[in-house]
Amino acid sequence: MSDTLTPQQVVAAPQAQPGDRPLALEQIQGDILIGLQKFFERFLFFTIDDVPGFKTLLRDQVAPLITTSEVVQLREFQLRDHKNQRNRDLLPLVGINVGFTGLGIDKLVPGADLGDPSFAKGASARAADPTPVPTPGGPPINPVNDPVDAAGKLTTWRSEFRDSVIDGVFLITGGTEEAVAQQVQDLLDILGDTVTLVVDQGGATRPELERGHEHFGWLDGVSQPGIKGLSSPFPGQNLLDPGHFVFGYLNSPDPPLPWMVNGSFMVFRRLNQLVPEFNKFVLDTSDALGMDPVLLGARMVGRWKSGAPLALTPSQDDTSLGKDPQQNNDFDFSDDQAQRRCPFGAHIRKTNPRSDISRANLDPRRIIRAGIPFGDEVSPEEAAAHATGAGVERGLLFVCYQTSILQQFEFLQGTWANNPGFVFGKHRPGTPTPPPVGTPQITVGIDPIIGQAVPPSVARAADEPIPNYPTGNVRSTLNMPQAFIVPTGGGYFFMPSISALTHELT
Ligand code: N7H
Repeated sequence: MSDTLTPQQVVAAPQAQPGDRPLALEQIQGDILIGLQKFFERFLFFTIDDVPGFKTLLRDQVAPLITTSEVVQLREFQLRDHKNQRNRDLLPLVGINVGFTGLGIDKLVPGADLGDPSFAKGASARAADPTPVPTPGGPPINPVNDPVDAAGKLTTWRSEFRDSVIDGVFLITGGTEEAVAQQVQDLLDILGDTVTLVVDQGGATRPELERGHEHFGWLDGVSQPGIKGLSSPFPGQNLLDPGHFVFGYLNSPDPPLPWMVNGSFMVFRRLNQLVPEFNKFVLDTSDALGMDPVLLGARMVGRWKSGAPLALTPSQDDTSLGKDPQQNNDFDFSDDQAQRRCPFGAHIRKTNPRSDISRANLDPRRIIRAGIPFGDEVSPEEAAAHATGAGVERGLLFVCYQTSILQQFEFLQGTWANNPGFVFGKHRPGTPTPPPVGTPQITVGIDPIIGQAVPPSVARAADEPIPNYPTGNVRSTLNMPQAFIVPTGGGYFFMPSISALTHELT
């Protein structure tokens, strides 16, 4: 429900692809492929206390309320008409989705194995696990690396996420805070004492001109994978098989249980953002490097705050390009093999290196993102002190969908964002093509936005903040003494189909 149409929101009527079956949009929960329309969202994390009672209510009263992808798609057209008719009021359009952790699934279907080792272990165990996961025939998948103490205990997670039993989560979204609050109350009234609410986490889009922007100030939701049979792709937007995101379609892992078809894994991460500290770092560091702070921020992300990609406009922001989906993904880095336009280590190049690697290696790592900011705007006092106030929290409630948590979210975070070597095989400007044998490769560094290094073995550094654009070979390094994103909670969930909610799980 953003003012800017994001790539996954502009949707065409579903069409069957050769060799695939049409998407069963009436079975797939609405947040997964298109995204529930949301200006406000509440995440209700719960424990199931009365399993038979919960199952009956889920089947008879809650499942009929679940907002499907079919409904979300119809609402997109409704919202477009509303906007085209120059209406300025907000439509309430409340959405409800539900997901279950491994613990929750085990209560509903004892012994069920969904075939994803990360899902089975759970988000807090995986966040704290320092051991790379071996993969047959491939390199091991590096850990997520959330901060831990000497005993291996997560130090930055809130205890309610780290230590409580969480069986499931309801996502309640809508266009107004009141409509969402009413739906939360109605839902809790239905569930009664069959559940205990463990965490009630609210999120909201930022106000006025910052709507659609995350707390550091960048437009979010600009690049999403297109889905075959659903999306009308924008220039530069690859169409992917739906099976990367929903079970039972081309390229999904074989679901070990038939009722996983039309379901998806959801990763939730509560990520605090230290905004005044980030802003001060960018100012101080750009000063030390002798460059414009706005450009330094853009080099860290790979886009200007407007959403305009450095790949297309490397020296200055272009706000009309930033918000134009016909242009803002129309690049693939193929003409930027010396990181003159966009650093190899920029957040969007680390997490979607586009033509830097083959589609065969890239597509199985893509995710669909559906997060929302949380927390208040930075106060004048915090801005003046260059420090987040005591007890103040703000950031992103990061949500992504995939059919393999290990091969998608964890791979992106561990093996790409946290890995200073990735993107591999890159060289200094002026290196002949192909590079002579033995030419040293660039150590790209960790993702300056989300990279989680384990010092001292891995430096918190990224290569080439100063652009060599259009020419030059200046060497520079961005040293980042602290992380400006701090993980404070999370969860791994399975989002079942409507028929699984009304049959096999209940
Ligand atoms: Fe990122 N940011 O504000 O800097 N992200 N991200 N992200 N992110 C993107 O395309 C941000 C996080 C991806 O296809 C943009 O929407 C922040 C995690 C991927 O070109 C911006 C946080 C993971 C893409 C940000 C955060 C990812 C992407 C550009 C946490 C996965 C698409 C706008 C607080 C592990 C790349 C856009 C592509 C884009 C920011 C988290 C992944 C501005 C602040 C945890 C795949």
